[in-house]
Formats: sequence, C-alpha cells, structure tokens
Amino acid sequence: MRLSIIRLFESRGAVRAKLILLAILATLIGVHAEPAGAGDTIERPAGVKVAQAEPQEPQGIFQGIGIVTAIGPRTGVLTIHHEDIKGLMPGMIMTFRVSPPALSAGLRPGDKIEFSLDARNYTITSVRLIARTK
Ligand SMILES: [Cu+2]
Repeated sequence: MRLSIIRLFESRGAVRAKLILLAILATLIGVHAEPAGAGDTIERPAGVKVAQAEPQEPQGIFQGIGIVTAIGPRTGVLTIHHEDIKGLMPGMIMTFRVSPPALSAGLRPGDKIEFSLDARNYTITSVRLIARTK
C-alpha cells in the first residue's frame, strides 16, 4: 500500500516535471517569435497561457487539432496525427482513449478533428469534425 502511494507520487511528479519542461520550451519558442525591442518587460516564468486564452477551463483540459489515422473498432480509441498541443506536447502521431467510445462513431481515417483532451489520463472527452478529406 505504502509502496503504491509512493509510486503514484513519483509518476505524478514525473508528469509534472515533463509538463513544466514543455511549458518552458513553449515559452522559449514564444519569446523567439516576438518582435525585437520588446523592452524590459518581464515575461512570467510559467508562461503557460502565452499562446491563447482558451475558452476551456484550465484544469488539465487541452484542445487539440489533428487528422484521424485509425479508429479502434470497439474501443473507439483514436490514433491521431495531432498538431502541437500548447503547454502539453508537440505534434506527433499518438493514440488516445476516448470516453465515451461513441464519440468516435462516424469518424473515418483522414477526418480532421478538433478534440478536448483530459491531460490527467490522456483521454479524449469531446470530438468535433472539422473537415472530411477522404
Ligand atoms: Cu501526442
């Protein structure tokens, strides 16, 4: 019991450390993209909200955009070639759980979607079809 609690903390710590690193990276990229001569204004170190004010609540829900490359037949699990998810991860091809699985119903490989992602368990909690390419 004690061991599992320690493991839980360790894994949470590791995830947190990864998120912080990504946030720092995003901040650095953001700073480079800014025009020169910004003066002596000091960026807030966390920089998590640099890119955009999201309508979603900040508690671990992130918005992603990507192309569906595969759909799990019964689980609804989506493999998505997703764009950068600011503050969470860079663009990549990745598989996500979907809850409820019915969110994937009607999707096809090649579909461009916008999705909400719960970062606590990397589960997609909503899907919106942007464009059907095939
Ligand atoms: Cu990813």
